[in-house]
Amino acid sequence: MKNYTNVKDLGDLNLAVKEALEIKKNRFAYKHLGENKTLLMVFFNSSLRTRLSTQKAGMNLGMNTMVLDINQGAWKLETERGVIMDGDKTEHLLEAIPVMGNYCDIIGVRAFAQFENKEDDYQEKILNQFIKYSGKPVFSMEAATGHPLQGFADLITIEEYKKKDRPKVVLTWAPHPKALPQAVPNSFADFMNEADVDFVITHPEGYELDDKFVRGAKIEYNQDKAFADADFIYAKNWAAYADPNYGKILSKDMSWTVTTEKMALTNNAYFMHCLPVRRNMIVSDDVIESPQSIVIQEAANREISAQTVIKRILESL
Ligand code: AN0
Ligand code: CP
Repeated sequence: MKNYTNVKDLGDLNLAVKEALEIKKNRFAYKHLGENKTLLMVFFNSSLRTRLSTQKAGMNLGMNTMVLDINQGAWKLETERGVIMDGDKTEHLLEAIPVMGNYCDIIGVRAFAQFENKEDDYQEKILNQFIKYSGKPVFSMEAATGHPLQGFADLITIEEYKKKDRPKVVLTWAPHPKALPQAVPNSFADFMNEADVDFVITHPEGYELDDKFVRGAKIEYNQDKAFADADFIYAKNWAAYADPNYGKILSKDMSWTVTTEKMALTNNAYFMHCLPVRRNMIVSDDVIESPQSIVIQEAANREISAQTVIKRILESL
């Protein structure tokens, strides 16, 4: 694998999950692969899980790892070509990227949607510049439109916990005080559409995601109906995608919060969320603390999804 930006880069998903579960059983089996290889992780946005799990994955593979927080200690970067740089930006991304590429063998990039320009976000302008100008394999650590390490970890988790061949998996929108990207729900949909699950998306009207990710998935605007017989509830907030409301908050309807009453409508479903999660906005204390909540196990699988992806990239060097 050269770059990892979406589910398709994994090829056969069953094989990818199988490989991930084997890696999980013996994390240090491939330590030789990363010897004298350097992983650079570049963050334009905050992170807890991605930073730690990806660094751990690199270390499990014997790599040296470096982390750069663009907004803490690095020069402020201009991203637009043609700008007269007389403002507060000291360096251009077009120099910074190949320079960073010089110092490493693989680059992970986190660059969220900025919600300033839908085309720029949905063309993955920043991630694609890394692919084009770094000279090194690049993987997404959540870019503008996708979070494929999260989607992969979510699929691994569902495979581990499912009690039937074709479980019902429900992605539900839930309220949040700030406008959040569509990257996580996009990637979750991307993975679920490829997996052997009965996939349903539920959200208030106006929160429709990009068709490119939804594809044929069922949309149910009534959350209670969507929850009926569900085996997994995957909660996430996102801001509107559709024009003219791209990046806007249309609702903070607390009746969409995942509560014990809502979970009672399901088939004793497991509760999932990528984290970080705002309690009593997205999910009640009771649900996230219940035995059905697998958010911690899900986060643990971030190390495994990252390690599977980095291993495959190392094998292609
Ligand atoms: C980010 C998001 O919604 O994309 C990261 C989630 C992994 N969440 C926040 O910014 C709170
Ligand atoms: N789920 C996830 O990507 O978490 P972080 O934003 O903390 O990395």
